Amino acid sequence: MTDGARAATSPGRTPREAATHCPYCALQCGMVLRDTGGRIEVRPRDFPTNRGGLCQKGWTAADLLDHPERLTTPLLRAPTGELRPASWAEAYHRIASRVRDIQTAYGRDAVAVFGGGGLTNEKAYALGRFARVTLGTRNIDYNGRFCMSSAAAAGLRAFGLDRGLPFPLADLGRADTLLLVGANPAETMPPLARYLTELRDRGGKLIVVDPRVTATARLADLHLQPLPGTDLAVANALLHVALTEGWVDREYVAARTEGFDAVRRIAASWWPARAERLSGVPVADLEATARALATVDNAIILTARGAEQHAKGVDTVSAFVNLALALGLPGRPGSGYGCLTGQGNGQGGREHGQKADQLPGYRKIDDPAAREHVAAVWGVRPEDLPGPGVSAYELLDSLGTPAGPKALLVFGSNPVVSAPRAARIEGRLRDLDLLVVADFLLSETAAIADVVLPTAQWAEEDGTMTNLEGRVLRRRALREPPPGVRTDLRVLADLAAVLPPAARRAARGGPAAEGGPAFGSGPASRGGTTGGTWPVVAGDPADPRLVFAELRRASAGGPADYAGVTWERIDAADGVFWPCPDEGGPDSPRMFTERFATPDGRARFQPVEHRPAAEEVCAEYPLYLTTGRVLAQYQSGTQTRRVAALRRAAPEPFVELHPELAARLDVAEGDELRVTSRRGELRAPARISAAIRPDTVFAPFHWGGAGRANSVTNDALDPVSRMPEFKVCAVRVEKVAR
Ligand SMILES: Nc1nc2c(c(=O)[nH]1)N[C@H]1C(S)=C(S)[C@@H](COP(=O)(O)OP(=O)(O)OC[C@H]3O[C@@H](n4cnc5c(=O)[nH]c(N)nc54)[C@H](O)[C@@H]3O)O[C@H]1N2
Ligand SMILES: Nc1nc2c(c(=O)[nH]1)N[C@H]1C(S)=C(S)[C@@H](COP(=O)(O)OP(=O)(O)OC[C@H]3O[C@@H](n4cnc5c(=O)[nH]c(N)nc54)[C@H](O)[C@@H]3O)O[C@H]1N2
Ligand code: SF4
Ligand SMILES: [Mo]
Repeated sequence: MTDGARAATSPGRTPREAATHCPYCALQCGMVLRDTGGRIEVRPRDFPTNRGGLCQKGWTAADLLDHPERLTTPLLRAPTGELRPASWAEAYHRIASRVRDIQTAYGRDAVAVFGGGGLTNEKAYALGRFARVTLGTRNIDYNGRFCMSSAAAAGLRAFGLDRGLPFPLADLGRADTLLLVGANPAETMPPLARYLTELRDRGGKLIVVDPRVTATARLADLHLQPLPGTDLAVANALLHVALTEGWVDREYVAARTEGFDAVRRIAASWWPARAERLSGVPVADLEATARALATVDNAIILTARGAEQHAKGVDTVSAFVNLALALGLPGRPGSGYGCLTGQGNGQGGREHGQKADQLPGYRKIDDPAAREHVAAVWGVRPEDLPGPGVSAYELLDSLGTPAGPKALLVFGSNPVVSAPRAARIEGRLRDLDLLVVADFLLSETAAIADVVLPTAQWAEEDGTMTNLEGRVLRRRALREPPPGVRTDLRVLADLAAVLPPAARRAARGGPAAEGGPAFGSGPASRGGTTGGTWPVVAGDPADPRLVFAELRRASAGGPADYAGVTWERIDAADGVFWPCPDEGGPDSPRMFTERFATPDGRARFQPVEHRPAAEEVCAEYPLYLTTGRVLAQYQSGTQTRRVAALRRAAPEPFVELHPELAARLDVAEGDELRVTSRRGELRAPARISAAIRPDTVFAPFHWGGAGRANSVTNDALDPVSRMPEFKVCAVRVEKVAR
């Protein structure tokens, strides 16, 4: 049995069938996996989020388990330049010796960690602990910074707490009006569309704000088609209409909020005609939208990446939160504001310590009480824990520079494809002395690594995920990982065993090269709790149940409190909603009904003003580029580009442009286009469609190479969330001469 298999197998479960969840997006659709002896079948499972539905990605998710390109042995960069197969012992030896040398020469922060919102809670937690205790580095962040960090920051400052949906998803179907801002769930969470249909069948109204006529916009009663980057003006104008029509819920504003006056003053200057001039959304549509939200019993406003991935993403979300608060929606059962979290564990992944400024339980790393609590759980002194690091893009952009980290360990992300201004980031990654990537496929980032570690896939491990509703779910293993493959938890435990905690190394006056355990000695369960030995709970440090038990203790008393969540409790119900502080007490499907999570229980309005995109069009770059997703591909595409059925459905990158623009540029369907920005260029075939504004082009970001959208995107960051401006930059579009 491999190391990973031990970690993945849980006793008392029939090995041939597993009730689990899709590995991809935050909807976490329920599915049953069945091993029919050689083939693994996927069947949808009736779960409250997907109600028996799956999208094409879910149906084909098992295709990667026995894929011929699956990594089954570690790879090491040879002196001649190519990656060649190696043993785990050699791989660990290379990592441990380089990490020691780099930290000795440049200090602890010279080794950095980059995580992902697809990792289970246990892995995200273990990764944060590994960075802070084993490596002793402050430099850890993750791809969620590129995902929902703007909504998280806006939620925190308004409500005192960030949970994507503070109410169950089923509320969507029962609302009278649903406003979706920059969200295309018909393609990004297809089974969610059934709630949209339910809403419409019940006579409710769906309103979509998107520069493109998406599959979601086609389901809508009203589609607002703004210029990318102008949502904040739209939101302020909607509030303006509510004010002038007398639709503000004064009682609610007085009883449950703070700071309305400043917001009202700003909204007063946002005449709908002013917003129309900026955004292109007709005054009549703004008025109809405000009316539909304000004059019904139950209204819900949701934002997603279209509104959030901007250099003013936090303020844009705040503007919609302001509107929701003025109408008295948050905390009223059946109504509310929420953000559609994206990655499989986008919610849990942002709670347990892989964020630069955070400790488990959504605690702040610079809060002395939080440090004391978590240090006690980890068996270290609070002063041994590093302080906050820098955000994902800033971290990536500092790699290999004189002051920046010299080594990076990546778990669950492919930044060569997904980071903004990707050519620059790819260069930074290449400048590192040591790049380690744990993945089950050779992603574009793994392909330039010095060490590649083959890890288990979702169907080969147990753990928990927290979906877009804040519902903690169980991922259940169907089978053991293939020979040669180890789980991420096993890898972290092994590395912790060969790299004694930084604090202890420092206490000895140098790196502890001598006297460490043998490399690759497998599960190294080590007793005692001094100096941060792994794990605090006695037993196999790679056992996800034990890691979860530790996570519960570490999160206890924090905003995202999992202390009362047990695997048994999840199994007995359809998941458990955090916060859930007591094993015998209730969980929290619906939040804010009585009070918000601020010190005085009141929500905070934020006075926010519209400002232009970081980059506006000019003579040289006369068009806007926006980027996003297509149904059949997932994220950087490492996984879905290797699934035959998905490749057939969405075979290649493309640039979507309006027929009028195509005529102006003398472009026919399928012509190769070059899209150039101040950062770089992308080449892909033209897809001509009246579904997009004539002043804007769209490209999906699922491909690397010449068609990489992120060669072009802008790395301007939001000042609060540090979210990059993926959704708008200025470009020039040309037909490539044949
Ligand atoms: N098929 C598929 N599904 C996925 C994923 C995937 O890669 N593929 N990824 C998952 C993840 S991690 C995430 S974060 C979610 C993302 O889910 P969504 O947010 O729904 O996806 P996006 O396509 O990034 O953006 C949504 C829409 O924003 C629009 N948009 C662009 N610019 C603007 C703007 O300035 N204002 C407004 N209002 N809209 C704008 C785009 O046209 C697009 O239709 O999807 C999840 N589900
Ligand atoms: N232009 C543009 N760029 C974008 C966006 C956009 O809208 N436009 N969206 C941004 C958003 S919202 C996101 S979330 C990011 C996502 O972009 P990435 O962070 O690159 O996310 P993935 O492609 O999901 O990368 C996950 C990688 O880890 C591997 N992997 C999956 N699960 C695991 C696991 O459990 N363990 C390990 N070790 N590896 C695993 C996969 O094979 C894959 O190679 O992209 C961002 N980039
Ligand atoms: S909607 Fe998301 S979770 Fe559901 S099957 Fe598709 S990718 Fe998987
Ligand atoms: Mo995302």
